[in-house]
Amino acid sequence: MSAPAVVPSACPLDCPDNCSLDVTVEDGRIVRVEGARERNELTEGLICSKVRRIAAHVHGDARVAHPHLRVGPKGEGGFEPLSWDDALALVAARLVECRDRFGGESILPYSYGGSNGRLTQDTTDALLFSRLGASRLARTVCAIPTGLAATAMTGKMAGVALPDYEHAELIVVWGTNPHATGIHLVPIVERARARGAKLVVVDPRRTGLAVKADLHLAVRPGSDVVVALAAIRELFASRRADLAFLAASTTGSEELRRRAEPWTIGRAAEVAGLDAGELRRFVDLYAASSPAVVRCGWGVERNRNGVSAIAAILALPAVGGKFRVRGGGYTLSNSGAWKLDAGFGTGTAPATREINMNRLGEALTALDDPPLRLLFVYNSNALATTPNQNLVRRGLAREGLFTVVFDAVWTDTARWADVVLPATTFLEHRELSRGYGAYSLHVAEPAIPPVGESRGNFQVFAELAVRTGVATAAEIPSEAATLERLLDSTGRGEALRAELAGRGSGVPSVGERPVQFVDVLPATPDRRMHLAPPELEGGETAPLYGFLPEPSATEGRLALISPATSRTISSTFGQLGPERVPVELHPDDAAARGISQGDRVRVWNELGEVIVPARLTRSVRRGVAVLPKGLWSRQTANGATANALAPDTLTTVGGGACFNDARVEIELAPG
Ligand SMILES: Nc1nc2c(c(=O)[nH]1)N[C@H]1C(S)=C(S)[C@@H](COP(=O)(O)OP(=O)(O)OC[C@H]3O[C@@H](n4cnc5c(=O)[nH]c(N)nc54)[C@H](O)[C@@H]3O)O[C@H]1N2
Ligand SMILES: Nc1nc2c(c(=O)[nH]1)N[C@H]1C(S)=C(S)[C@@H](COP(=O)(O)OP(=O)(O)OC[C@H]3O[C@@H](n4cnc5c(=O)[nH]c(N)nc54)[C@H](O)[C@@H]3O)O[C@H]1N2
Ligand SMILES: [Mo]
Repeated sequence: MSAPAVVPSACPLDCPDNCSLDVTVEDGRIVRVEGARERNELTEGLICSKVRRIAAHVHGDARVAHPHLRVGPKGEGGFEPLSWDDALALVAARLVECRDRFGGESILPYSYGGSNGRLTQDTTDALLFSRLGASRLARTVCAIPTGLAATAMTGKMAGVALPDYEHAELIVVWGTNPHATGIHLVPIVERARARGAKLVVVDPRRTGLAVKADLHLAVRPGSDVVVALAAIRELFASRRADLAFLAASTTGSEELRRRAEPWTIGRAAEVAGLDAGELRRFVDLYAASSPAVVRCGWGVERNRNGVSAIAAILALPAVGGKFRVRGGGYTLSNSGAWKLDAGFGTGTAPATREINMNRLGEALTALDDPPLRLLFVYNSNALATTPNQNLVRRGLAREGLFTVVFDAVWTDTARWADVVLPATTFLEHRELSRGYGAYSLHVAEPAIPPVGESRGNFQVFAELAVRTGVATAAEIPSEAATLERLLDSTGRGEALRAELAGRGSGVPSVGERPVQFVDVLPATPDRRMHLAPPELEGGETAPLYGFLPEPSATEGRLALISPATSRTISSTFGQLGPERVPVELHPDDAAARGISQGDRVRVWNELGEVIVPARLTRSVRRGVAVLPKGLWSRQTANGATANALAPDTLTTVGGGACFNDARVEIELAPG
């Protein structure tokens, strides 16, 4: 028995906040995780309930403790443990065999956020797969519309720091639900409100903040672009646009104005399902308030109009003249604040074919020349999180496909693997992480030794690179050296190292509070904000700021959105969630379908069906149904989740995901 020790750590999981943690460890086990009071002005002792309970994830029944080999039929869950040596030998042999017989492109590495740390992604994994000449994965499941718009318009200019929202007179929370997805904004908004700030929420659901808002615009999913354009048009038309700012600091304002012209308040309100009066109130409030800040989230982007919607929302503060004051402007992702590069880029390797991850199902079932023979899933629970789930499942079931899943828990995807490799969690390996809401950068040492035989990504991919013969052990930088490279790549290596040294194995948190257009300018070549950048044009069918209406074929159906909940991060921790999760819909939509509270219903479209209880609630606007993101198959009656209904259609620019373009019918389930 050893006395409990409190170890400093940081949460690298896919969330804007990047909390500083105090982890209590006893006998090599996590006994408690709390938010650190010091080291981080955002965390301030507050962390989410999921990570507070992470011991159940790290030490729970769903943990993969050893490498496993499939013994029964695919997908039926028959696995036997095998040694790491045998597992690595087998996987390396399959990788080499695929490359030699079918070409490297028959291999597809599939990964997304995972722990979202920087040592566990784009390091030795990139080395292995690029040297094998594997197909490349376009990581499009998230943040493509937001990233493209922010890059083309501002070169990813740093956003308003969340603590600076306390200075705002008006806060607009647009398509994000901080109560679930970034909790530290909630007390900040509350403090600003206590000081008299107004709050507007734009969301099809009455979220925790919408309940308290001065104005809640419950837009139809996918219609934000016309709402923002109507506001822009009105600002110009009523001479409340900041023409001096537009002339001095932007390009493209005339083109933007021209494209906004058709969107009168009345017409936009009709398309977005709003009352024209409330839309006008929003514009008046926005025009009259300064500092005014828009917290733009990712709920806006997950549909066919995502790119134009994000662009129009980012243009709003430029037209309204809201920059240049503390607490005024916008926040989107602040991921651009840290330029991090571990230096494992493909270098001179010839570019291989690229596969859009939103089309995984199609890639596994229909791709030719060569067909995919080996799928290596890590840092992702693909079957739970990728659209067109039934096609993905069909792909995973394909004989002739060899699937490796490298994860810390027995995910839905792992059940379809041929080989499962046990991964460490971020509490068991060294990690470097950065916030994308918070301006933080953390280095955290392992809090506990690896659980079971689990190993970290860095080590496993390095070993596979050696075993496949694509690299020698001597030429692969160590994990420690890679960490140094990452720190140096920020351009602030010395300062960061000094800060780290002062804190032992601690966690530096670098606070920054830039005022947009004062402390930071767009990182575009002319340092101006580009309001109509050609990079965002989607051709004749999808011009920038063009609104793509609902396809007429799905008229009358409900728009199924699948936002994040406070129980999971994407699908991470889904094994700990409740057995049954309801679909939420408005009582009027339920009544029209003869559905009562708690009824077992079938949510369906051409792609699939999900059988769940119905929950009737006025917190969802009419015409919309909600099934959360990140469910596992165990959480519905038929094992399918929202992604069984989500189309694998793409945004015209960038190939981004359109989860919230799912259109469904709901009826009483038979039986
Ligand atoms: N607890 C928790 N935290 C998370 C995550 C998680 O899964 N769980 N995920 C992390 C990740 S990967 C991401 S990308 C972020 C995402 O975090 P958010 O930006 O909050 O994104 P979502 O949860 O997808 O959706 C946010 C809100 O958008 C609304 N919405 C849906 N469609 C539309 C629309 O067309 N227009 C408008 N205006 N609103 C719409 C939804 O009702 C929802 O309330 O959160 C991160 N943080
Ligand atoms: N219907 C619907 N689907 C969605 C969304 C939606 O809005 N609606 N949102 C999408 C969004 S925003 C995102 S970002 C994606 C995220 O989709 P995914 O990237 O699949 O995210 P997770 O489901 O959290 O899966 C991450 C997995 O990585 C594992 N992992 C964590 N750390 C490590 C590590 O160090 N090594 C290894 N080998 N594994 C590790 C975790 O245990 C977990 O199983 O989901 C998307 N899916
Ligand atoms: Mo995401």
